[in-house]
Amino acid sequence: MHDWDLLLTDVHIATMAANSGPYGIVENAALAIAAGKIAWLGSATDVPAANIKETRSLDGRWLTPALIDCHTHLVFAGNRAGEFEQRLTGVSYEEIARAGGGIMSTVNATRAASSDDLIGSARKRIQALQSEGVATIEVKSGYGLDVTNELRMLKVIRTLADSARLTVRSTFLGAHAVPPEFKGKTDQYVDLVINDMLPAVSQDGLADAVDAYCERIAFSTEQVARIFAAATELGLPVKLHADQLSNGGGAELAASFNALSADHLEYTPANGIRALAESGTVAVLLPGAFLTLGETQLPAVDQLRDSNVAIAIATDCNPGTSPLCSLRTTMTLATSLFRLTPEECLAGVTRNAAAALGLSDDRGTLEHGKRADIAVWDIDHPRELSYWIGMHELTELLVAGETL
Ligand code: DI6
Ligand code: FE
Repeated sequence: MHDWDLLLTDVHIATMAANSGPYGIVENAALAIAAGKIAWLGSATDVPAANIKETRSLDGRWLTPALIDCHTHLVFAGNRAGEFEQRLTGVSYEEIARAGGGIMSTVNATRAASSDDLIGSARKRIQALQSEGVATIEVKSGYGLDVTNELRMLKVIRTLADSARLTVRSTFLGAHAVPPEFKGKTDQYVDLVINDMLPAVSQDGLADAVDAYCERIAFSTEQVARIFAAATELGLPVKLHADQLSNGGGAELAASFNALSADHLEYTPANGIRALAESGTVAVLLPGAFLTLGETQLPAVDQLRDSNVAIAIATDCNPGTSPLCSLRTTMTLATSLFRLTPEECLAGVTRNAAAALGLSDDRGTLEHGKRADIAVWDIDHPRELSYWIGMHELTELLVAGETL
């Protein structure tokens, strides 16, 4: 006889399991939870005999995997609404960055802020994501850019992980921008990342992955390759900001290191997409940055699809290029800007987002044995999750089987 903590009845389920038809839909279903995991799910008529502590009827609501935001920079101080106004008058993101604004203005504010302030402002953003069904969030460092402040950012991210019931994954992004102290000496900054930052990050277990910004205003493929080789040596998986503003060979580079994900990809050419397909690297598309920067170069979604590259989408929540704290809105943007289907959008914030974080084994789909991270929605069909803008259809969020 099964022992279950909770049985949810009178539900429809979008399991989002791979190769199980559109959305993996099971209508008129039930789902059982034991010890924080999914113990059984299927048609309501097939529920086996079990000892059940609690049964709850959910009135025909829909269950999906809890959402996963797999690319954010949500720890930072200040904001860049002033630059936003400047850009609206025609000044470009690259021009602002070259003039010492952009990422550097957030670095200055972040260095000056206390850890408590960083934690406080990040919590509000996490709360906004959680309120719409997100239970796993990746957060990058990259606004410290010196040993002390990069480590401090990662500790802030770990504190957020300890204090939230959500899962917060930490990514070390020391190679986000070249700080002014190293102007004209980018290789020396890369040495600092490799020789001073990475070993400390690894020793203290402060990061789950290593990222870099491969771009003509940031780091070259050669410099990123050096950092990735060092990260790989330390056993840390890598991911990359690739080909966002120009084709810099980022996707191929990421693939050559078997990166978990390559992110942005607006300018990635066909050979880069082939490389992603061969390495099984997830393509993370970030429509918030595309929208905010007024980009016109679209990522090659048809080629990604045709090559069976897994596509995830994420907020890229950051004060410069994507002041976006809504993963649901991100889904809608991905349909209208990138022509993803609503089903691809939901897969992009569940199954494929889990893969982009190396977490496919325990989350991202509703299947037997996976964590009971479940979003409950008052909708008629899961396509609505990419359709409504600004509605609050989430009625409950379960994390490891417990209602948040
Ligand atoms: N992610 C990033 O790291 C940079 N662009 C992006 O999409 C910019 C972050 C920033 O401007 O603060
Ligand atoms: Fe980013």
